[in-house]
Amino acid sequence: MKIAIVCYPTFGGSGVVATELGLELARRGHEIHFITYSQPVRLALLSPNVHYHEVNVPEYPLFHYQPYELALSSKLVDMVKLYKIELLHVHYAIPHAYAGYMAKQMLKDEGINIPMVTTLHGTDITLVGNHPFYKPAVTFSINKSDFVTSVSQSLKDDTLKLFNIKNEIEVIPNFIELEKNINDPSIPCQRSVMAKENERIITHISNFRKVKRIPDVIKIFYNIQKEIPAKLMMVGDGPEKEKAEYLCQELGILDKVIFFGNSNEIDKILCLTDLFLLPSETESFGLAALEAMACKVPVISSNSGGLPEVNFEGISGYLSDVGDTDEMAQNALKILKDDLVLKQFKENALSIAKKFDIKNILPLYEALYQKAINKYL
Ligand code: GMT
Repeated sequence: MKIAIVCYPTFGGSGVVATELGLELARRGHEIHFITYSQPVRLALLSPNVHYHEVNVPEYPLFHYQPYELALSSKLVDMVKLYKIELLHVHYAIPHAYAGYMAKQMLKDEGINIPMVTTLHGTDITLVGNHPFYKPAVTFSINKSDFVTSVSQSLKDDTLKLFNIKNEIEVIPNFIELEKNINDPSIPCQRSVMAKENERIITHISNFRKVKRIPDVIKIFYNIQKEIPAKLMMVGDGPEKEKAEYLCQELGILDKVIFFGNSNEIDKILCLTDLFLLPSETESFGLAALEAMACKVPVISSNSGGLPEVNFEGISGYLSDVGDTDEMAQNALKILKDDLVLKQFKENALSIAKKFDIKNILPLYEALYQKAINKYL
């Protein structure tokens, strides 16, 4: 199949999922066209089946806001015609589903019927999309998509609760490329670079937005390091990062916390890690938790959104109410204090992650694409 994938190219779950999906589809022989405003961070272009088309939005003094949706829909029309693309798969409803619908209509005017699959990722529904400024447009573009998927049952439930949706929503969970994570001997795993032998290594990875509750990550770690020797690795960048650095200084733990910024070496960081923290306010899925589990890292998380669908209580880690940092720290210590308990949780984390192997999930997308293409035959 010839498929256009529209996504955000930055660090962040939806872009990562879209990129990994496109790359695996390309490996399976499909022709994939990424269409977005810059090259996706995890995109390796060295494949005859992978194309990248950049959307340019030239500046003009009249525009207070650059009309990205307009440029994106024009680019989609041009690329569909040039490469004879058969299907649009847009990730994140805002504004991609809206721009995709406009492209569909323009193409229809020229006698080309192209199906559009929209994948809802989380904040496009729960935080941003639900805002009255966007709600009518988001509702419209979800209802006008040919097929809609959501990355968890929880996100599907939220979408049906918050919007007036007439379309079916199919749950297709996020995935992980397990082979890459557990079988790659080229990933060096030198714990001694980051911590002393007796120290546990705890990691948090995110875009450091408010929804991730970064101060909670620090508070949990603060309580842990009072009881056992430990280091915290903070990976990612965003608006809450500087505040977090000051909080560590205030608590007198700055020497135990390493702020890495954005990294393309997540696998290397996770292979050194003993425990992953994700105390988010809400999380439609929690791809970062799954990535950790695939590297045999147990997870201490909140119990909000789709996290209980990924992190299994008492098996791959523990889940607590949002903000209950004391309980989260106690649960973390239960895992970290005993080598044998930690080993068991590590094994469990991997075996749960295996359910989400890309090999199990990708056929669900392929079947949906075929159904979408058949709709217009
Ligand atoms: O978490 C973010 O703020 C980024 C956001 C994104 O779109 O990149 O993540 C959302 O999509 C991910 C991939 O499907 C999910 O794993 C995240 O849970 C979801 N984030 C939230 O719901 C807050």
